[in-house]
Amino acid sequence: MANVTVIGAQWGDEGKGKIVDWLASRADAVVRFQGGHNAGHTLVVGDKVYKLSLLPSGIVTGTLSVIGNGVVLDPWALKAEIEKLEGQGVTITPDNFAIADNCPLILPLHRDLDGLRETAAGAGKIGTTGRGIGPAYEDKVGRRAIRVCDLAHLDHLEPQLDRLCAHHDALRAGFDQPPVDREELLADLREIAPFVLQFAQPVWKRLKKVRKAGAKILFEGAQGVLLDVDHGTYPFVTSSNTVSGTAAAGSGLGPGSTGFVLGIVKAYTTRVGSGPFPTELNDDVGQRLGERGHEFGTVTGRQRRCGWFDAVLVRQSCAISGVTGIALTKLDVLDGFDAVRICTGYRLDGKILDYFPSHAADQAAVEPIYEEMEGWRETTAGARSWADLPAQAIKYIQRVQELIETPVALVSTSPEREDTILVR
Ligand code: 2SA
Ligand code: MG
Repeated sequence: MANVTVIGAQWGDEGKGKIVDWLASRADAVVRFQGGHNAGHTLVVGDKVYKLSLLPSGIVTGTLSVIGNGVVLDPWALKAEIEKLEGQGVTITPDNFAIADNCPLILPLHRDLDGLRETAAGAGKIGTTGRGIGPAYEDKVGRRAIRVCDLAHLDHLEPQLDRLCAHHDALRAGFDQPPVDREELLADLREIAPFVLQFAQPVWKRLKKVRKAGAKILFEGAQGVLLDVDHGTYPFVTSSNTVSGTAAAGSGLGPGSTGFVLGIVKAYTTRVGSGPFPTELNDDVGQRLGERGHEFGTVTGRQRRCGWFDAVLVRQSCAISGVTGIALTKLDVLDGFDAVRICTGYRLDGKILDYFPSHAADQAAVEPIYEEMEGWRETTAGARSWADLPAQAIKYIQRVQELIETPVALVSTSPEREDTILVR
């Protein structure tokens, strides 16, 4: 195995956690390169279930796990997650865990602002996870973030706090909120600093060493390409680039380091939060997909919207993200349907489109064109080889592959690590 970059090719929740865990057991380092504790990766190992939102999945297997500079880090969420995992018997030390010292922090004021804006937006809200992700990225790009390395220099934080608070106090005033309590913020940072700093370092250096030794690095994406701040369903997106290229920029390695780009693709489509979703089903079928697929957010418990597989979207995601091959997940959720549908194009203003347009109004207006296929009665859950799959399920996989113009490399047939079919 060369380096592998795993990304979601839909709106997140494609089942990346399981695939990443499966690959992590074969990797020498696992790196998170974007997002923050808005991710939700569920790992099932034997009878144990681990729910991760910020830590790289390698942490569970004891593989070197790295939080890259592209991540926004909430130090209190970090501490809580580490303590929870330690309670489940996982060992986390500076030997197996590192945080980029140039990583920007998510502060309580970011979470406040995320919540205030969403509440004020009413029906027009983005449907964020409420973790402060967007405001933290804004401050990073606005050059007023407090970063991990600042935790070692808290006695000299005043000029930065001036800039940060000038910005936030004005915003808060617009929501009738008191200014930031600087003393409290500084005290909180002082308290958490030693915990974070024990793991902080220039991770590009550590990863460079890993690479030099010829070891395999696994880059673990969060969310999905359709939530990418540039390529997704803007403005109903997250605030980071979720495409594969971010693996390099978000960890301090060159573009050649991403290796095999594995796109994780669910056999149907889900989305959590607001925004366009052409194949959404507000009927019994949608309900059935949600129930059978346990479609609730790992982090927030929110119910996910469900619909048929959209080959147009996935083809676009694979192209934009340079996907080498896909892992198809949750095929068993489609077991037992008389017929299954795949979206192969859109109708918009009397024209046929073979791509997803950029404008939000067009994205909301496109009507899916479906192709219908015969379903399968037999269960595919737990299948471990091609021969275990019913003929119609194989036909479905082959049709998906053809339409998205990207090879299927893996098929995952249950949350269990070993229930995986290697296609090539
Ligand atoms: P944010 O909080 O600013 O990143 O939200 C912006 C949009 O991005 C979506 N988003 C997600 N969608 C699916 N899964 C996500 N992670 C968790 C999970 C979510 C959960 O994997 O289970 O527990 O609910 C995730 N993170 C962000 C979000 O819904 C907004 O549409
Ligand atoms: Mg998830």
